Formats: sequence, structure tokens, C-alpha cells
Amino acid sequence: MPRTALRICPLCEATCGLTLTIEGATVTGARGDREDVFSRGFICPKGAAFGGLDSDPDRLRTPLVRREGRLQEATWEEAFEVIAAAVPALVQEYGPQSAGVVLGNPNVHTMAGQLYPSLLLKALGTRNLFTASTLDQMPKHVSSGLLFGDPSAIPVPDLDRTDFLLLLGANPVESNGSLCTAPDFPGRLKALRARGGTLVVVDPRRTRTAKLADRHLAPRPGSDALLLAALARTLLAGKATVPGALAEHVQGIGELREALDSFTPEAVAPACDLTAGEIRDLARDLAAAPTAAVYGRIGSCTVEYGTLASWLVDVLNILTGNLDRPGGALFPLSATDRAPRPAGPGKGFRLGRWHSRVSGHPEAKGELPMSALAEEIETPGEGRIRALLCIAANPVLSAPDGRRLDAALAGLDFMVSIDPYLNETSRHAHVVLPPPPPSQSAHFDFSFNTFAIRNQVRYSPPAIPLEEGRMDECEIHARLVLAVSGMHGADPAAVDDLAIRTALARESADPDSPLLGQDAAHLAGMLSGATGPERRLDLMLRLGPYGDRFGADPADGFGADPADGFGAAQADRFGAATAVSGSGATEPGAGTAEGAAESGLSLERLRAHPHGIDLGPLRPRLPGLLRTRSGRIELLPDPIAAELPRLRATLADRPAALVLVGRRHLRSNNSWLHNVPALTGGSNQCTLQVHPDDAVRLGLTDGRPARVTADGGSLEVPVEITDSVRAGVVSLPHGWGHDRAGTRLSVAGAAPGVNVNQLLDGTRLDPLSGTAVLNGFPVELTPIP
Ligand SMILES: Nc1nc2c(c(=O)[nH]1)N[C@H]1C(S)=C(S)[C@@H](COP(=O)(O)OP(=O)(O)OC[C@H]3O[C@@H](n4cnc5c(=O)[nH]c(N)nc54)[C@H](O)[C@@H]3O)O[C@H]1N2
Ligand SMILES: Nc1nc2c(c(=O)[nH]1)N[C@H]1C(S)=C(S)[C@@H](COP(=O)(O)OP(=O)(O)OC[C@H]3O[C@@H](n4cnc5c(=O)[nH]c(N)nc54)[C@H](O)[C@@H]3O)O[C@H]1N2
Ligand code: SF4
Ligand SMILES: [Mo]
Repeated sequence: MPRTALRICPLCEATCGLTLTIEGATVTGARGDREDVFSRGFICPKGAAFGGLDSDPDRLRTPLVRREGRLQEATWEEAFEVIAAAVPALVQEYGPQSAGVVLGNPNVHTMAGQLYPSLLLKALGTRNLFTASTLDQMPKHVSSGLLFGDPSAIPVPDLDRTDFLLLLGANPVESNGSLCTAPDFPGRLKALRARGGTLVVVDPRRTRTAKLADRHLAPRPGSDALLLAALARTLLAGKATVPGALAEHVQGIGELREALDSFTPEAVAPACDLTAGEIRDLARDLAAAPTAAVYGRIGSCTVEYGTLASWLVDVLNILTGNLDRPGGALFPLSATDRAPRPAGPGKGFRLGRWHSRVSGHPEAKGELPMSALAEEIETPGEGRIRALLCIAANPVLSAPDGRRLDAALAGLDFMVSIDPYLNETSRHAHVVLPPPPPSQSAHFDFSFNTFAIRNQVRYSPPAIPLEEGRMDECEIHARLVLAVSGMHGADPAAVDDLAIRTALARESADPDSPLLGQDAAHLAGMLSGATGPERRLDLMLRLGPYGDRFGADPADGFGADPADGFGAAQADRFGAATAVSGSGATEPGAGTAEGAAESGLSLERLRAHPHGIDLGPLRPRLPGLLRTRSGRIELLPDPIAAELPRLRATLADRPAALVLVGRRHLRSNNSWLHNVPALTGGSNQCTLQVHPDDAVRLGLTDGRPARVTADGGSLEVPVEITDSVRAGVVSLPHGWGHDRAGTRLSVAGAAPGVNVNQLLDGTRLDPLSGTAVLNGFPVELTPIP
């Protein structure tokens, strides 16, 4: 008899609730969970293919260990023994910097990836950390760090309530959204228009998102910072302060006006390839909207001035008075965030506390640019990376110059991959540790709840018990921490216990905590959960803004039977909560009351709500979350001010004749879903999209190959002629190039495509954040006869 089980989808940031159909130990179907408090039944083709992905026969079932140069099946015991014999010895001999850690995208979609990497880094003592963030959103972290003092405080557009959405460099109809967790993003955009709101999309391609818009501007790629600066400059004309309640929390408006003075619409229009009138109209409409949100994503981040563009996005939200107010851009408050503390000056955010060894790149948020990984492995000298731990990452395809990285990885003394596939990157490992399929893993969105357009909390226990011979990914991580710390063989639960003890000790020493002075061991004994990670989740929920704080904040309002009639009670409380924040409960100190509208949360209570608990719409959180040294929003931080002249100087540059941008397809996901038959084929192809005018000019024919050349090399790729890209721009998706030997990707290998990142040599970066320029770089194009 088939049964069903609930499982939050781990395949993109929308975090939809799925109802899986399970026969025996196999997922045979997936549909949207209509009762999910957040996604309400929405599903996309990737979620629907959950079963095919889960039971992909190419998934590794056992660890692999390199013997006589070849990766061969091994036991878990043997795999960790090999790691324990290799890593501590290398670190002992060459120092902690000889170990490097690479964290890839799926770590934000697994509990293990959120709970253990910080412990691993601490155990190793290395600063050689490289993550997908420097191929993605690091510009946003840096701008938030500088503006708000907290690189994780990222405002999200209030999609369901805004009157005007200005969306730059994002295509949520295909990507389902990013740094803005919103199941059924497309439906929410349609709803915005249906309620009379306005959607403006800025994208050099006429994407499916652009087709939904009231207005589509297709500027030259890489020019967003200029466009946004001109919008801000227009709004600043004659303005002495920002509107509304925000004013008292903002400093530096005069300096900002001066710094942006030369970015007039007339000055930037030629570089953006827009008219000054278009820019002025947009500024006027943005300012006139009752509420508005500006939101920028990949196309405004992975460009040369990504940090400036990311900063300007929030500058516009601030200048229009839309930051931190309903209908504007607000800061979510997730159930596992630290409970709000009283407002006041913080430590601030600093860049460049250390630098990379070879090229001297400044760190950002404790990370070095992924683009610098290859040189840190290749370049001899003290601190060279010799051992690499690569977790849920495929940088050979995802990062610039895969060929160079490929060669560098092959030269490592030792490499570990935690990865379900033997792919372009993991094929270099000495030990591959495969996590179980997602149906056998528990799920909690530590990360995406902090970017969600509604506060809510959901937990999925494993839908299927761990198969014989499998190891939970949390246990894999915990054992890896032990193996690199010289503690191989110890109980992996010790790793979780240590994390719990540390967190509770900090809490009971915190004068702002209701648990001040309490006995940490006693509190630890109160935690529930069948596993270490569950107990850690329980801890975070209970200490969090909605938590029961171990009884210090009892479960008022949850009712006698929380499983019964919870939704209605919740909705009522929310009306009240919104009214409270609207009437000015944002003074210092009120922050601590933020979470009080909902309280009593624990893992046990959460598990009584298998479809999740809705915690209501986003509410204002200023000034409580500010951590700048001034305790205010610092509108023109020094590193930004220092970068503006460089941006201004680009106005004199002659733009490249042809530049390349990426694109995502609804049925793909970065580099690792090309092996699932249900998600391949159709329009999901690795083709180079070229505008008809460029095709004529360059003598290109639809369906025929062309040669693309850029800094890092050249590729041969079939041309697709389409006017969905603007003239002067070509588009090639990333994550392809599955033609390397020694992988086990039978479906992906049959239609490999080419790796767009081979066109890059890793030298083009957004200097403030170290993020690779993946969009808007110059290319040359010639037909292949
Ligand atoms: N040119 C260009 N390049 C890009 C981008 C672009 O837009 N253009 N986008 C960039 C962006 S935004 C990102 S986030 C990066 C992503 O780049 P990466 O971080 O390298 O991520 P993926 O390509 O998704 O590869 C993920 C790896 O994790 C493995 N994996 C899948 N599920 C699990 C799991 O549950 N556990 C573990 N341990 N492993 C798992 C997969 O097999 C795969 O090897 O790519 C970047 N690269
Ligand atoms: N189906 C699917 N969903 C995904 C992923 C996937 O690979 N496939 N990846 C996931 C990941 S890791 C992420 S980070 C998110 C990303 O989610 P999004 O940010 O929505 O990313 P994209 O779909 O790549 O959209 C970026 C858009 O920017 C445009 N663009 C390029 N250069 C510029 C520029 O200079 N200026 C402007 N204004 N626009 C520009 C491109 O044409 C493209 O349409 O998606 C996630 N969801
Ligand atoms: S939109 Fe994202 S989270 Fe939702 S079903 Fe599709 S892949 Fe899964
Ligand atoms: Mo990403």
C-alpha cells in the first residue's frame, strides 16, 4: 500500500511543502502540500521530479576511497580512517592554513550544511574558506554589513503587500526567487498586478518575468549600479531627510547627496543604453507609489559593481521611506534567529580583516573569493592549500576557469568530497562521502526562513528511514569534524553536545537573556529530539524569538491543544501584532517584544504542526537589529564612498560590442540536476542565445555552432537566434560541461553541453566582495563553418 509523507522541497529557495507518495522505500510521486502554511500546494516541475532525483541510480550508495589511484567502494569506517590518517598529519606538518574548505550551494538546503561547517572550520583553524557566496550573493552581505552592521540582515520585498516592485537582474519565474523565499513567486507577481500594483523588470533579456511586467527596461549588462545611482540622485534632489519613521535611524544623507551628485540621468543614460527620460520616469513612479520595494538579484550581484548595486537597492528603499515598513522591504524574523536584543551601537562590520595569500584579496564575511581557490592550491609556499574538504560543491563547473581548477584539484595531497554524485569535482577526491537521498533526511530551513516573505516555521522529519548502509548527512559531518580533530572513533553525538553546551553557556552568561545565570547542564537536559541535530534545532527554537525559553516564556496563546484550531488563533494574533508595530513600537527596547506575539515554540510544538506554523506577515524591526557602531543606518559607508569614483570613471569607457550574460531554466539547478531524465530536454538546452541583428552582423545561423572567446578561453556552442536577448548581448546558461572522464553521470554525460565558466580566468571580480563577475563580460563570436 502506498503511503504519503510530508517533505519540504530542498531544490530551490522557495521551500515548498511537498506530499510524497511512498511505496516501500521508494518515492513514487510528489505533489504540492495544500495544507502547507506557506506554499499552500504550489509545486514546480523540479519538486514534482523529487522521486526521480531521490532514486537516481547514479547516486553513490557507499563511500569511495582512492586506492592505487582509483576510487573504489569502501566502508564508512575505512573512509573516516583514511581521513583521520591524512588531514591531521598534513595540518601538523604544514599548519592550519594548509587545509581549505569549499562549501557549495546545497549546504543551505540541508540541516547538516547549516549545523556543522562552522564547527569544522573551528576544528581546522583555517581561514581558507571558499563558498558559493562569492559566485552569488556576497555583494548583498557586504552592503548589509556596511549599512546595517550585520551582513546577514537582508531586507526582502514585501511581495504580498507592495504597490510597486522594481526587480533588477532576477528571473523568479524560472528561478522561483532568491534571497526572497516565496513559494509561487510567479503567482505573487500576478497577484501584485491584479490588485493594481506595478511591476518593473530590469533585465537585458526579455525573460518570462519581464513578460509579466508593466514595464521592462533592457539596459546594457553591468550598468545597474549606474542606473540605480541615477535613480537615487534624482530622489535626493532637494531632500534633507528620509521620509517617515526611518529618518531618526539614518545618518549620512548629506554626504550621500554629494557623493552621487554627478550621477545624473543624463550622465549615465548612454552607458546604460537607456534614455534620461526613462530613468527620470522610473524615479518619479518609484517615489510616487504608496509603497514600493526595490529588489536586485544575480544579474545585479555577479557583476563588477555588484556591491555598489546591492547597496543602492537598499539606498532606494531607504530614500523612499520603504525600508522596514509593510509593503516595502522588511527584515524577516526567523524562529531560529537569535531572540532580539535591545537596540544600541554594535561592533560594526569590517572588510579585509585578512587577505588571501597569493593575490591579496580581502576577506569578506570570513571568506575568500572562490575565484582564488585554484591559485591558493597551485602556488608553492607557506600556507599553500594541500588538503581540501569540499562539501556539496562543484566548483569545477560553477566557478571561473574550471580547467585550471580541475588541474589544481588533481594536484592536492588530499581531498574529501561530501557529495551524492561522482562528478566533475568529486572525481578528484581521495574520499567521497555520499549523503543519503533527501527522502531519508530531516529538513529544516535555517537559512531561507531568514529571507522569507512571511514569518513561518516548518520541519520535516525523514520521510523514509535510513536505508541499511547509509549514514545521515549530519552524522557524516560530525564524524568529519572528529576525524580532522584527531578524535576519530569518538561518539559523533559529542560534537552536537559540545555545540549545545557552548550555546547554552553563552546564553546563561548573557545579561539580556531571560536565562541569565541558569545552569547550562540542566537546560541541556530539558532538550527534546531523537538525534543530535534535532536537539540542536530544539535549542535554537526555544532560545529564538518565538521560543519558550525553557519556560521563561510560557506557551501563552498556543491553546490547550496546539494541533487544534491553531491557524485561526494565529491569524487573530497577527492582526494585533501588525497594529502594534504600526503604532510606533520600534523604539529601543521594543525589539525584545518583537517575538512576544508568538511564543512557546519548541521542536515538540513544531512537530505537532506537520504543515508548519504561520508566524504572520513581516513586521518592522528597526532599530533593534542594527549593529553598526553608530547604532544607525550608515548610508554612505567608507568602503562604498571610496569605490564610487571608480564607478564614475567607467562613464568614460567605450562599452564592449558584445557581452555575455547567464540564464536559468526552470527545470535545471546549477550544475547537478542534468542527470534526472524528467528534468532534461525540451527548451532546457545549453545554447548560446543571440539577437537576430547580431546574428546577421556576425554571419551566424540558428542551430549551427559558433565559437565564443573571452579572457579564459573559448568554447564551441550551438547558436539559438532569439530576440529575447537584447542586441549586443548573448546568453549561455551555467552548470553544463559534463564531458569529463571519471564521473558517474550517465544521463548528464549523454548531453554534456559546455561550461560557460571556462570563458573566465577568475580575474574579474567585484572588488569589495570578491564575487566573480559572471554576467556582462566581453566576448567575441565567430561562426564555425
Ligand atoms: N556562469 C555562472 N556561474 C554560476 C552562476 C551563474 O549564474 N552563472 N551561479 C552561481 C551560483 S548563484 C551558485 S549558488 C553556484 C552554485 O555552485 P555550487 O555551489 O558548486 O553548487 P552546484 O553546482 O549546485 O553543485 C552542488 C553540488 O552539491 C551536490 N549535492 C546535491 N545535493 C546534495 C546534498 O544533499 N548534500 C551534499 N553534501 N551534496 C549535495 C551536487 O551533487 C553537486 O556536486 O554556481 C554559481 N556559478
Ligand atoms: N530553475 C532554477 N532555479 C534556481 C536555480 C537554477 O539553477 N535553476 N539556481 C538557484 C540559485 S543558486 C540562485 S542564486 C537563484 C538565482 O535566481 P535569480 O537571481 O532569479 O537568477 P537568474 O534566473 O539567473 O536571473 C538573473 C537575471 O539577471 C539578468 N542579468 C544578467 N546580467 C544582468 C545585468 O547586468 N543587469 C540586470 N539588471 N540583469 C542582468 C539575466 O538575464 C537573468 O535573467 O536561483 C535559484 N533557483
Ligand atoms: S519552486 Fe523550488 S521549492 Fe518549490 S517545488 Fe519547485 S524546486 Fe521545490
Ligand atoms: Mo546561488
